Order: sequence, then C-alpha cells, then structure tokens
Amino acid sequence: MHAPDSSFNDLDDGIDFSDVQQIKRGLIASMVRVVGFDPDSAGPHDWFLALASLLRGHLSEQGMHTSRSQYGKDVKRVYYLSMEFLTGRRLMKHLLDLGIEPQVRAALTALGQNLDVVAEQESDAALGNGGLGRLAACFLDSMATHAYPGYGYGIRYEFGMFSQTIENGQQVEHPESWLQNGSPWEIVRHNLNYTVRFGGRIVCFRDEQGHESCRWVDTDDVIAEAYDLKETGFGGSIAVNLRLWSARSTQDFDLRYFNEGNYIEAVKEKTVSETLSKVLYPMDTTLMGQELRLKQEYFFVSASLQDILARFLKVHKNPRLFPEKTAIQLNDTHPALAVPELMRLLMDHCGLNWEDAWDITRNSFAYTNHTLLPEALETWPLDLMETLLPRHMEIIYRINHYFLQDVRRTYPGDGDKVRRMSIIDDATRRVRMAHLAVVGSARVNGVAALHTHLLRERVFPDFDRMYEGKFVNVTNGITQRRWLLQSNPPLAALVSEAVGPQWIRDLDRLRDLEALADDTAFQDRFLAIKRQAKVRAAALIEERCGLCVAPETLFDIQIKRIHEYKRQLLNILQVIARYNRLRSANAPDLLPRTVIFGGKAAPGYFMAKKIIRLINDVAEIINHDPLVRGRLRVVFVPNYNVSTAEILIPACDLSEQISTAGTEASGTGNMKFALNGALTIGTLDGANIEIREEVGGDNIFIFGQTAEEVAHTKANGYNPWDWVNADEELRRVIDMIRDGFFNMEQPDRYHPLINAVLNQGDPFLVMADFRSYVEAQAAVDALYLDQRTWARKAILNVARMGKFSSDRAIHTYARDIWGVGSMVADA
Ligand code: 26W
Repeated sequence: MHAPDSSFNDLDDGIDFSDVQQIKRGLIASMVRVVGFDPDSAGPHDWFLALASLLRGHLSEQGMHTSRSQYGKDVKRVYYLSMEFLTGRRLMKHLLDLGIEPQVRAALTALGQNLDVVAEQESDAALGNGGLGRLAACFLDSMATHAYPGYGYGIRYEFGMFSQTIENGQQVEHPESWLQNGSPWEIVRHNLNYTVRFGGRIVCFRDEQGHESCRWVDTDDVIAEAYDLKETGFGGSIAVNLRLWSARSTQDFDLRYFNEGNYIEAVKEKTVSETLSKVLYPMDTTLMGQELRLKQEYFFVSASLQDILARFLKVHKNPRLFPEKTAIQLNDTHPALAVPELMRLLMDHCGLNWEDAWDITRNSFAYTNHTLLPEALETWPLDLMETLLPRHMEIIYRINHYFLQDVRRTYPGDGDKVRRMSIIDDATRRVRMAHLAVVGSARVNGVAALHTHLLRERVFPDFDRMYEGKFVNVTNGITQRRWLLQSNPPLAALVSEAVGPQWIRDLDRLRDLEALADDTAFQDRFLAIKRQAKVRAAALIEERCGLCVAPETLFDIQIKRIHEYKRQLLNILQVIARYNRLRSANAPDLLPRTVIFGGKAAPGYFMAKKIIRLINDVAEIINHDPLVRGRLRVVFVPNYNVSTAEILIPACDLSEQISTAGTEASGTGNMKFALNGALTIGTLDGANIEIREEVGGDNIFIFGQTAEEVAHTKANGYNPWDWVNADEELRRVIDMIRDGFFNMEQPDRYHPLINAVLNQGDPFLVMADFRSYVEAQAAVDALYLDQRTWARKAILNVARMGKFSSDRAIHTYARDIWGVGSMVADA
C-alpha cells in the first residue's frame, strides 16, 4: 500500500516572505478573501486582520512541520500546564522571529499603511495576572527558539485581566474583551473536543476474576473545545503549540423545557456551562475559594490530560511507557488535579491497576511553586470536592492513605508529622493542593535560590527531609527576544553592533559589553538611547495621564501588581519624605525625579486599592505644588499590562524591587529592567540576590533587612511604633497622611491604612526598612549626578544579565527535570 502523498513542503500558493511584492499581493488576497473588505477602503485594523491571517497560515504550516518531525523521531514531549499565559500582542513578535519585519513594513507602506499603526490595532491578550503568567509566555518562546518539543495548555478566557481606569484617584475595573473583534491568530478546532464531567456518583463492581472497577455516572457534562495558537521561536522554523480550551455546552437546548414552551429555561443550561471559560480570576494571592474557580481548574486539566493521553496512545500501545515519553509541568498548584485525573484515566479508561497507574503518574509530573505567602497556597473544601469530583476524591484519599503509610513507616510514632504532612487537613476539612502536587511529582522546584531554600526550610521541611533530591531550584528568566530585541530596538541594535547578534539566542554573549563600559563614546550612545526611550515613555504618560514629565529627570519606576508585600507603600512614603525635604529648601543634592507607578489591585483587595488611591492623592498635591516644580513628579500610569511594560521598561533609570525580604519568590520585572540598563534599588529578596551576585555589589543599591533578619525582628516582638518614634522624618510623613494633608476633603481617608500598618504589627516591615531605604535613595541621587559613572554601571548591568535569560531556565528544566533534549544540536 502506498502512503498518501501529503507533503506540503512546496505549497504552490505559499508566499515567499523575503519578497515584498509577494507579501503585498498576499495581503491584498487576504483582505479580499479572508477579511472580506475592499482594499481601497480598508483601515489599519482591517490591514492588521489581513496581515495576521496571512501569517497564521504560515505559522500553521510551520507548526505542522514541527509536529511531523516530533512524531517522526518519537521524542519525549514536555507539556506546560498553566491557568495563565500572559503573551501580550503577537504581531511584532512573529515578524521578528521570522525575520521579515522590513519586508512586511515595505509591503504595507506600498499599500499606504504604517506597520507601527497597524500593530497598535492588536488587543493585548491578557490571559494572566502577572509574573506566573508572563513566565509561562517567556518559557514557550525559549522552548520554540531552542527547539524543545514543548506544548502549552491553558484556558481561552473570553475576558482576560480587567482593564483599569483611575477615577477620583481610585481604581475602577472594566471587563476586557480581547476577543471583541475576533482573534485572527487562533486556529479553531471545533472537532477537537473532549467531554469534561462534574458531579454524579460512582458505581463499583467486580468482574469474575475479582477485579474491581469503577464507573462515574450521572454526571453534568461540559465540552472542552480546542483553540490553537502558534508560538514562534527566533529563527522561525519551529512553532510550539499553545492549546487553549473553551467551554461549550453539551446541548444547545434542553428539550424538556423546550417542549413545554419555555424557551429561556431551555437555553439557560448552555449559558451556565459556558461561563466556565468566561473570565480569568483577577487575583494572584488570596484565594476566594469559589466553586467556579475549582471547576475551571478541573475543566482545563481534564481536557489537557485526555488530549495528552490520546496523543500518546496514538503511537504507543503500552501506557507504561508514558513517563519515558511525557513530562508534565504543573505551573503552581492550579493544575494539581492533573495527578488524580491521570490516575483516573489510567485506571478507569486504560484498565491499569493502582500500582502501575501510580508509578506512571508520579514519574510524569513536576511541580513549580511560585509563592511563599501562606494565603496563596491553595486548599479546597472536602465537601465541595466530593460533590464536584467524587471519583477524584476517592483517588486522593487513596493516594493519601498509601502516602501516610509511608510516613508512618519512615517516622514511627510521630503522629504530629502525619497530621502536618497529610494531603487532607482534618481540622479544616480541606484538601491541601500543594501536598498533593508534591506527593504526585518527581520534582518540585522553587523559582530563585532564596525561594527554593525557604520552600525547603519553611513550607515543606517534612517533605524535603523525607524525599531526598526532590526539591530543586530553577531561577526564573525572561526572554531577551521580547524584552530587549522587540521592546528596545535601538539598544538591541547598539548591543548587536558591539558584540554581534548571537546574544539573541545566547544571552551570555552580552558579557563582551564589559569591555565597553568605560568607553565614553559608547556611554554617550547608551545614554542617548536611554533618553530616546524616556521621550517615548513621556509621550505615553502625557497621553494616558495628561501629565507632562521631563526626560532629563531620573525615571524611577515601580510597575507590578499592587500588593502589601511588594511595598508600593514604602515607595510612596519615601516620596513624601523627599517632597518635605524639597519644600524645606535644604536639599541641594536632591536631583529631579519622576516617580512612576503602575499596576492593578485585585478587585476585592481593600488595602491594595487604598494604596493606589494614596499614590494618586499624593501625586495630585505634589504635581500641583509650584515649590517643587521641575524637581519632583509622581505618576500613576493606568492599566499596566505587557504593552505598557514594553514602553516603560526601556525608559527606566531606577528599578524598584523593594519587597520585604523572604516574600517575593523571584520577580522577573527586576531582570527586564536591568537588561534594559536600569540600576536596581532593592532588598535581598527573590532573584535580586542573584542579580547582585552577577552584577556586583557596587552596581546595585541594596537596602533593608535580610530574610533572616526579618524573621528575627518578628520573633523578637516587632513594634512599628518604635521605628516611627525614633525617626523624625518618618514620623512627619505618617502624621501628614494621618492628618489628611493629601486629602483635605476627607482627612480620615487613610486611617484604616495607617491603622492596619501601625496598630496591626506592620507584617511587611515597612517602618523597619524605611530609614535604610531613604539612605539607599540618597546614594542613588549622588550617583546620578555623575552620569559617566552611572552609565558605566548601567552598561555593566546589561553585560551581566546572561544568567537571567529564560533560555538558561529552560535548558535547566530540560536537563534536570524533564529529561528531554532539543530537536536540533544548538541547545
Ligand atoms: C489565587 C490563586 C493564585 C495564587 C498564586 C493565583 C496566582 C498565584 C501566583 C503564584 C502568583 C504569581 O504570579 N507569583 C509570581 O510568580 C513569578 C514567576 O515565578 C515570580 O517571579 C514572582 O515573584 C511571584 O510573585
């Protein structure tokens, strides 16, 4: 028998993207045939759609080549399961990856369009909250660039992260519909779907041989439908698939109601099922414990595992080979239900016994923890789990039973340990998802050296002692393709000119810049580029806030989620102290600064919202005070997202990374800023520690208590008032806030904030770190006066960022955790 000839290496209507004329013709064809618009009257948005559709075809082809070669070589695959992928806009990324930006630009110009304007038409896909989601996007980029057989799974939220406006100084949330005008990148696969079941009950029976098997019946079903996005890597020859699941009702109409003539009831069920993929939960720490969130987690886990298993079984008949051919990474505990789900599929669908299924399961998973905050560690009520996922609860109980047997065997007579380690918390009647993830995984990793250390010592000490070698560190990284090449073309060009373009695939090459740090001509060019980026950021600020800021001033930036532990409050207190010094006119060495904030607060997070309002109230007074004009401005940029970051990060002189030591798992913004030539002011927390190791203590401003000192301070009865009373400048700042200096119309506005910090123990040690922060800021002022030395240090920061590439992180995961190789030899 002949194999069907389905080669598509030379599709005759394929476009040669190196040829401007062909692109132009392709764009017109796409406009007419896909967008359905007359090219003569089409606007930038139509051209965006035409271009994206054209590229999508090309990416799809690329994806097929990738997939065929993976099947052909029967490689081990890596699946990255994440509730969030914060990819941002895609157009420019694809053009850079494919190396066709100049050609596409020229083709559009020939059609009377400007590529930059066309690119602005794309909505920013914000399918994530912050660091964890953006890390997932950087990882897909690195996997594609270095040809790892990776694959992402997530949810196609109809509404991503809310958009934020500031009204009367306060955050207002608006739904953000990135799909409003459709998404031209998606490849919709209506026929690729799986049934996901909820509720119901379990019936077990024995066959003649005495084998017990169970069936899950009377369930409420939802259909998961696949939408694929192709993630290109640099060079463009490989595309990693990102498969996002959308929920669809199993039935359009409930015929029982329909037949009774109740049309509305008849379609209600459909709406209810489809809410599953409606909206991303906009919180990244405290869990609200809603049933819908748990259903989202199971929905995407179940669809993904069914898909993974189906792909595996297409080629391999023996399920026992699964761990040899599959690694599944759990991005935090959000997909931890994958552990019992794989057990269920292997036992109830493939007919394996418990021992074999468990062996396969615990050798297939790895789990990354992204937070030390106790309130962010997921637990779910037993009752809810039993109602929603009865079969999984049986499996979890059984996993726990055998696991606790092990614990008892290892530590006879230690009942306390058994209680502490149990997957089930008997006291609160909840399932501890982190314990489930640790027990069900071959490896567990933290995301920076300090974080992994604290995980092992404070969060999972019992597990660490019991399982040797299970806990490992993989420090986070960022992709230099998006965070330098794409977002800062002038600096990228300067770097390429100086050290060659290899840094784009191998960030360690930046090291050669060290030799130029003292070269004044190079410094001048570096400073000119920084200034150009500041002009661009100033335009954004003017447009979004109606505020004029001067590019000559030092740009001091803190952009990230608003959270007490990240201490935007500490920053604004320092700003107020600076303001007071400037007004008292005895501040000759305080150079002009623009202090920029941006970030979203979880809609129900009272304190975080108060902090946003305080920043805006303070900004209002300072920006209108003629006494400090030209010397201090405060800006809150609304609706911080990936696209905003791409403009602000290149413009930054001073990067604020000031979390309480021992709270920020890693941080990745810190890396993006330093790569763009900002100096960091920060605590010894998360990856800041490793950044200091790399750049050298002289090239970073470190302040504040260490994680150990923080623990010590707290253990010794920390009283924030002691610090306030001992520090006159701090006292004055606190008094001003308390007396309503920044909000005369409602002077008690910040009493709850002041009260929470000062009378409830100041859990994030804002008062304790204030003085040392102010001193570090003074050192910043002094250094910035000397632009040569500043430039030298900034260049050294760029030169020493090699370690913080997500390429390094992915190579480490591949080698130490997944046991997979690159499909080409370069990695
Ligand atoms: C409410 C459920 C929940 C809990 C935690 C949702 C999301 C989270 C995430 C763990 C929060 C998060 O994004 N953590 C960040 O992960 C980054 C990537 O590893 C780190 O760089 C940040 O330090 C960490 O805060």
